[in-house]
Amino acid sequence: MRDAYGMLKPQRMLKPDEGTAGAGAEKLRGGQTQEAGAQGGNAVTEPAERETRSEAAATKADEPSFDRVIAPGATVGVLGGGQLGRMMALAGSAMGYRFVSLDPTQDAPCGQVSPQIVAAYDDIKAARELAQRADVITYEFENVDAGVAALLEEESYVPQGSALLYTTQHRLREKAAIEAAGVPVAPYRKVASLADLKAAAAELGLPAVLKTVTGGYDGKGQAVLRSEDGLEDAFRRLAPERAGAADGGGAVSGAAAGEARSSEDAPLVLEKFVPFRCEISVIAARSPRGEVKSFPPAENIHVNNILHLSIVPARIAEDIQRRAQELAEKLVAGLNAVGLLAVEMFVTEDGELFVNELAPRPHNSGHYTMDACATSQFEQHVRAVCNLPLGETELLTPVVMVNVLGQHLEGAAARFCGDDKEANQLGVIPKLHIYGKTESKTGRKMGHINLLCKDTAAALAWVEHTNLWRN
Ligand code: AIR
Repeated sequence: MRDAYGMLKPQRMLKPDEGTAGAGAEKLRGGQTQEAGAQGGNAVTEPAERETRSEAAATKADEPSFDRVIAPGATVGVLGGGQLGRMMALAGSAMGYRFVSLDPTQDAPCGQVSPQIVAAYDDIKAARELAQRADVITYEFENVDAGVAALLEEESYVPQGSALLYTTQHRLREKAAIEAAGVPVAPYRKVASLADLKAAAAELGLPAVLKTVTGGYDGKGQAVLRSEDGLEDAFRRLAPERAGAADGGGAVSGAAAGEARSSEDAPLVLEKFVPFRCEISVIAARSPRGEVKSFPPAENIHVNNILHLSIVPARIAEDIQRRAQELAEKLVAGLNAVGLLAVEMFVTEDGELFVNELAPRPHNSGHYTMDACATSQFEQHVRAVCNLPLGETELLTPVVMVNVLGQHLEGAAARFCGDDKEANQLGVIPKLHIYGKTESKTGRKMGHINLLCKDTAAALAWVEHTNLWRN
């Protein structure tokens, strides 16, 4: 098997003077690698075998990426080793790629199916090892350390670049970029002080959502404000000390503190609460050669700010679905993104679309594609970063994706160990995906189920009848 793979290797198109890069593209092993479970063939060998890729990297950095193809047999390095990396590695391995990830948690989900470098995300030495061992680098979460991203760009091939990462790591930068691409976002105000917050709430009206500009996900780092009474509390809870201090004791007035800061310094943003009919998301992909494709919109239902269900087709008019895909495609092209871009949107009663947020990576709301589309989002991401032609995104069957959080894991697993009469009766085909996280916690994403169906109402009835998602 290993030899057969070996024969597949010339891999990416090399420039005539790039012989050393070609050698560099061979497997480079060593370091604190955790042996893969599923890909036992990827044995760890001695550090002495490692080659230096600095020469290759220099050539790689100069190479225009639009015609550079990373062919099957090459190694994809993934920053982060959670479920998104795992599913990327599973899809990409089926296409003949090898994977190596970097994640601080021993036995992380991606590390269970491909080799893992166990190290902190900001460990420069480990990042350099990832660069040496991979032919192309991608990431599976966006809070990648800026220094590491810059180093990887210099020493390896990161077709996604770090610019979009930099943009999407910060809500204010992200909103400015979306607006610059000619796409609407819900009205918002930056908030650097309690006085700013009061002024913003008066201008935008309540309810509104106060969010930290960096770091929040799955409802972390945000608060829905419904009345003026709650403003101070929410501000104290979410604002980092620096902002709170600026407002406290009257040493610096709130307004002055707000003025003194550039938008990038404001630690919070207040977003007007858009009264929406539903929330949808579209995952678009773009390759370095400029090809763009998007998946059908998913209608998303959140519980406690965590995605609960994705319903596809979304229960909205077809012309709104088409506009949503056009909007996501316009964004992925306008932002010059490479790889996947998940675009979350609100649909108003009038059918207007406002972008809520972006994620430059595979997205939970795109997991339905794994069983219901001609190409999964993970295969598409690998295709995009490797500059292969993008896969067809056609929906093959209606589907509902339901997330399995820590509190649902045991029940969902037990259900899969027996006959599911309900599913048979309803004509629903449940496909279980479990991520292998060693610690299960309430609210933690442990897996998901794609419910293939003839009609999404039947799949929703299955979710209801199982009684597994009552909490
Ligand atoms: N992730 C990244 N951004 C948002 C999400 N959900 C995925 C990535 C990351 C994992 O969630 O795959 O590695 C982290 O999950 P947890 O449960 O350890 O927080």
